[in-house]
Amino acid sequence: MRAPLIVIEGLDRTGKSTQTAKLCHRLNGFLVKFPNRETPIGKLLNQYLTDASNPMPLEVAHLLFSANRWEMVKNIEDLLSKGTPVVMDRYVYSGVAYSMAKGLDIEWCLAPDKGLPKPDVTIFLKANDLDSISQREGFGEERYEVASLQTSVRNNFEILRSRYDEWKVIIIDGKDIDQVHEHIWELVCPLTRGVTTGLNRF
Ligand code: T5A
Ligand code: NA
Repeated sequence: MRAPLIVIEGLDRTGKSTQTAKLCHRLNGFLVKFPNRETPIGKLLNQYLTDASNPMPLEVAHLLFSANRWEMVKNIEDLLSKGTPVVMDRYVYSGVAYSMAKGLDIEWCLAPDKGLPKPDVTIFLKANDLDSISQREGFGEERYEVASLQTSVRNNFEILRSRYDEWKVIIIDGKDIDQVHEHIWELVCPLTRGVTTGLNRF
């Protein structure tokens, strides 16, 4: 028996950090946020995201986002085997969806993440009304928070959703924080008794 690996994905400002924090608290789990801006690689990514004039090639940024996930693998596997649920705020799918939106090929994007632990469930927070999301506090402060890019990222998430069967979608339009949380809880609850199968890999 091991603990579950749970991922929450979505476009910018859809409430991932709010919801992963709430879920983690209720599960008594461990929260992992990607990018993890505290590590040496995470510091480079933070510079890249907050300074739109940073000339880092797209391919390099993509590989750094992936390396930033690999930095955490040992930690995550140890927690799961000891029975602590791990909740992730973004993961492989964000890595692929954003880099594809910048023009990189899907298979190229997936390659460096090959072998990473696969989530038991991926919950996608989907907003049909992107305009209302772009009015949320903080939107537009970082380099990827541009409406045209968000539309492309949303299409890429749909492509990924059709390829991976652990995906569940929650439509968030018109729902407050607690309503979204209760939906998430319904999906996660069956996993709280523990998982009998080993971890799958990308
Ligand atoms: N990226 C990331 C890549 O390109 N490749 C990768 O491999 C990875 C991992 C930074 C960027 O990096 C890119 C994607 C991103 O562009 P980030 O650090 O996750 O990624 O970005 P953040 O700015 O931290 O977070 P987001 O913009 O994605 O926001 P969240 O976490 O979705 O939203 P949250 O919870 O902070 O909420 C935003 C606001 O909305 C309110 C909240 O109170 C808050 O003010 N809110 C609600 N309001 C009304 N109703 C609700 N239901 C609400 N839920 C939250
Ligand atoms: Na966030």
